[in-house]
Amino acid sequence: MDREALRMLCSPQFWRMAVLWALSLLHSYLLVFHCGRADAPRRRRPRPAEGRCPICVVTGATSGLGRAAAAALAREGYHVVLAGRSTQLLYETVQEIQRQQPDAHLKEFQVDLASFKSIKKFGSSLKQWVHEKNVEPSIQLLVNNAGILAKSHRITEDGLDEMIQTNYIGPFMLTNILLPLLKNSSVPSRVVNLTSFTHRCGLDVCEDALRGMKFGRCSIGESYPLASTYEYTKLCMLMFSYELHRQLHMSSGVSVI
Ligand SMILES: NC(=O)c1ccc[n+]([C@@H]2O[C@H](COP(=O)([O-])OP(=O)(O)OC[C@H]3O[C@@H](n4cnc5c(N)ncnc54)[C@H](OP(=O)(O)O)[C@@H]3O)[C@@H](O)[C@H]2O)c1
Ligand SMILES: *[C@@H]1O[C@H](CO)[C@@H](O)[C@H](O)[C@H]1NC(C)=O
Ligand SMILES: CC(=O)N[C@H]1CO[C@H](CO)[C@@H](O)[C@@H]1O
Repeated sequence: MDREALRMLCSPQFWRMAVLWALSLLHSYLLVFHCGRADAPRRRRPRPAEGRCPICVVTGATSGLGRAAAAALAREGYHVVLAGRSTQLLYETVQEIQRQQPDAHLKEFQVDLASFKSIKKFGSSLKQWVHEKNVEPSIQLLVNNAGILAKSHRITEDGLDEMIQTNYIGPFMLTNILLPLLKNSSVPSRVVNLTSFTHRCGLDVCEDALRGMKFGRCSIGESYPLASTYEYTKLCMLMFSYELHRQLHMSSGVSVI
């Protein structure tokens, strides 16, 4: 085993993931089991309106859950916008989905969620594309899926911690940019934010952390608190989802999940 792996194994962050994350996953399963048995109201499954091809946007659509969601939504009849940071991976993903579903409606856009400039550019290109299509200019579904578990501390061109910006601040900004299009949908639209059961471990809420400062100051040599930072971004995403839902649901019918 190399030295780095050994150091990782001895770090408190590793044990935090091994023990706390396992416990919070168990907690989640218990909740699901419990709620599944109670008379929890079933959520209406969003379906594209008849005869239309509504637009949905999936970030991080080039692998994992995002890629699977993009393929499934294309099958449901959505015009799927795949957003990813690698042009090559986007191309390959589109080819692969198209091979399995020749009649799928797909469109790819390159975006780096760890860059404000890139998000703004994506927002404008997407708006332009939506308006050029001969349909109602709106988005019915936004899936904020892209997320990372960074192994080391890296500062983005915007001066923020890469993981905090990718997992929370970037999606926050993108959602706000796309809100006018989400509100413009004639059927109730929806934002789906991918958080994580690990948010249960991130309870240390303070203003510095919310501004992305708390974890941004680790000096060279000090190990990066990857587990706590990840938990924190997911807790922020969850709080953002609750608040946005509270603000939008009654007034504009947009729900946030
Ligand atoms: N897997 C789990 O067990 C689990 C559990 C709880 C929560 N989640 C959450 O679920 C989401 C998806 O997880 P996953 O396991 O499917 O992840 P994954 O396979 O690693 O996929 C993440 C996707 O996000 C993209 N991405 C990363 N950084 C980006 C950036 N700066 N700009 C644009 N796109 C970026 C990646 O692009 P590249 O292909 O270019 O890297 C990739 O397509 C994440 O938010 C994760 O935190 C996952
Ligand atoms: C909303 O839709 C109408 C037409 O249905 C269009 O004229 C308007 O520009 C759209 N608004 C946005 C923000 O795209
Ligand atoms: C699983 C789930 O849907 N959880 C929450 C998602 O967000 C809405 C609104 O913020 C909550 O009402 C749900 O409980």
